[in-house]
Amino acid sequence: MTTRLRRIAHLDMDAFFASIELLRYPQLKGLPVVIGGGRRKADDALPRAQPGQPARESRFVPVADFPLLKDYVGRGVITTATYAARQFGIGSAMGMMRAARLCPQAIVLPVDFEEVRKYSRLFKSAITEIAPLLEDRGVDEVYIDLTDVPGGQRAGGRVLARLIQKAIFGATGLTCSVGVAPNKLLAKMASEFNKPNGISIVYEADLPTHIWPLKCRKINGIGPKADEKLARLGIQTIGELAAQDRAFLVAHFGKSTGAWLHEVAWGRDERPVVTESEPVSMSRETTFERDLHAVRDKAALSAIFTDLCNKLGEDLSTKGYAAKTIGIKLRYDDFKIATRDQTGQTFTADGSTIRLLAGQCLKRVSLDKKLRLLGVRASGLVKAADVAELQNSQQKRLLRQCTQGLIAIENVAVAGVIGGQLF
Ligand code: DCP
Ligand code: MG
Repeated sequence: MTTRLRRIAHLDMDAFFASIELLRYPQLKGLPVVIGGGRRKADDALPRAQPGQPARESRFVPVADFPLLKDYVGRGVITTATYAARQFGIGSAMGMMRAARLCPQAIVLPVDFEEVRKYSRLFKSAITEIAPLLEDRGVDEVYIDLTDVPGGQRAGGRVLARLIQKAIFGATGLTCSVGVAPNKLLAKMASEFNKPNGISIVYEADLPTHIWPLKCRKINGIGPKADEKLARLGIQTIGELAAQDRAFLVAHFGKSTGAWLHEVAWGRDERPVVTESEPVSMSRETTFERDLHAVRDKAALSAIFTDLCNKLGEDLSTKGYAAKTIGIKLRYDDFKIATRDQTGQTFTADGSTIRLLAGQCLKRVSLDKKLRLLGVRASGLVKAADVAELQNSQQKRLLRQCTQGLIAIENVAVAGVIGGQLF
């Protein structure tokens, strides 16, 4: 019998938010379309669309009626862009005004989160019907363990990856890209190799040819700071990283990060595919129409801040979570970012408690410069239903610690007595 290879897939939807809009407006297929600028209902973007029109009518809206990027005024950023728009150099996180200079004729549409969530659920359930071991990594990406799925070993996973792509397309009309590799680390990189609508199969033996030429930044977990530090050490590619002694990396990055860098450069990653993944955090943020000053615009800022906290509380409540830690994020007019967080005594999903903790964070940041953006984040999330039990066990733990403390004090006292007797 041949041995089974570990076959882990990473699947990522293509231009997800934009592709969802193309389902609604198929007349825009092949055109440069960007998503950004707000959260309105999609049809608000169309001046001549009638409110309450049946959904199927959207495909008859003439292309000439769609708003263009060149007419956009504001400070929004691009959330995503169709591949036709990317040809012009437009991409995620780019300012809309800058994108308008690159491709003025691009059509701009707002995101419809309700549709996004619907399609996210649809594509994930199409996968689990074929391969049940699915790890949810957010709205448009998942890991799938194909190792023991019937057919999962055929052509290194390509046969099953193709089947999954077809099932997703059948259920949603959307395309995706899949990387199949010995582990999550390599699969994540591989899913980008043939975007859009592609499949890449990577084996351990492909490491020198497929992975080592890539920039270190391609490793999920190496951020801009680590990348800069690596660059200062003359390490640009994953191959150059793999060529370093583990001890050298440990000396520069510390024991755990150094060892991790060495492992990932050699394509090693044993993390399992975890089926029940809970959200780690939830956040709300807003970019202001104009920069605001903490003192001069205090009233306006305070109202926005309270509103963000209340909305975050609502998000937590509707999704059934409570948070232990509340954080804030500020972006100043020079684009520098400051974050602070504060852990509360208990778990909360209550707007005013969130406001209180977020307010404490605000006291710990500099408020001399004008602000462009304000955000509030909740982390340390637990299911609201588990809160009572957790708090109960937390109290028990506290009690236990106190008791142990007392015992420790008693021991000191006893030792003291013995000591007294000895000397
Ligand atoms: N997204 C977002 N904010 C970002 C980046 C992305 O809200 N800074 C949203 C929009 C994307 C979706 O998340 O459609 C998925 O992100 P991806 O990075 O996978 O980007 P796309 O799916 O749009 O494109 P690709 O085909 O490159 O995967
Ligand atoms: Mg994607």
